[in-house]
Amino acid sequence: MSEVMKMHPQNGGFEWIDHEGPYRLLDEEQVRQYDEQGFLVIEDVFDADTLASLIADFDPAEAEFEAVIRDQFGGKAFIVRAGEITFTTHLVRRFESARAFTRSAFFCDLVHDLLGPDVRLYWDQAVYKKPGMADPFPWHQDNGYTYIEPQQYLTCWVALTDADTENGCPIVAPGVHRRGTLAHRLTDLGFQCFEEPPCKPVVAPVRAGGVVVFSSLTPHKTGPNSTQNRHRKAYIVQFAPDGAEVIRIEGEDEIRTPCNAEDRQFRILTAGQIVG
Ligand SMILES: O=C(O)CCC(=O)C(=O)O
Repeated sequence: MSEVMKMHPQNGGFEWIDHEGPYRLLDEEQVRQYDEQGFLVIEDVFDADTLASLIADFDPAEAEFEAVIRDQFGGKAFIVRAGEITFTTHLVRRFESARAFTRSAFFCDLVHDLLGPDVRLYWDQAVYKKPGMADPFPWHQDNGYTYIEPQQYLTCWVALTDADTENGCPIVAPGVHRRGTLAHRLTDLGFQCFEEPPCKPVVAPVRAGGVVVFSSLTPHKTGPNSTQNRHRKAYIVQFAPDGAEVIRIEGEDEIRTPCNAEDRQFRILTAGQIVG
């Protein structure tokens, strides 16, 4: 195996499991694409009113968070850079709009199709890329940030504003998800699994209200925001099978933490039924 595609040290014997129906939302062709390429773009899912109510809550929260990063952390903390890119996390703790959104019929049906009958919200964050931001967000898998088992969980990158090649839409490396979690190294811009993908990347522009659905194992990046005045706003919601655990190695010990914090990792589906 080439050096650029080293496996994550905790990823032993991973096997991608292809999905089987019956499905509630997706058709056979969409599921086949997800299994083979690791992503789907679904346009026109959420209407303008839904997006507006999320943005009305998220914008002040993001501005407040960015001010803290600027004033108390010299403008940079881990992958957050004031005036460039911000990650405002756990919005479901603060906003009913976000809680209701993550439990919307679209996600309930999608997670049924791609994760099964027992699912929790795993993570949520708004990611804003500011105009004139010159850097890409590097190639990574979401399971390369915090290692979780099962490795195969789900990321939904929801466009709150139109996302295109000018303002930093997602770009994915199709097919690589089937190998499981890759080794990542920390760069100044974020964790990175390779500089160039071992396959032809696919650019995934998406209009406001659309969703780029990908696996936690699908390498993806986003480009710079080279526009003068178009903020690129996304809300990323991730779902994992109930029982998923974060696994950390500390010395000789393997520390397992269940992803079941009730305030932000609540149940979405139980035995296939919508919860809440
Ligand atoms: O939305 C972005 O620009 C990058 C965010 C991302 O890829 C992630 O949070 O995994």
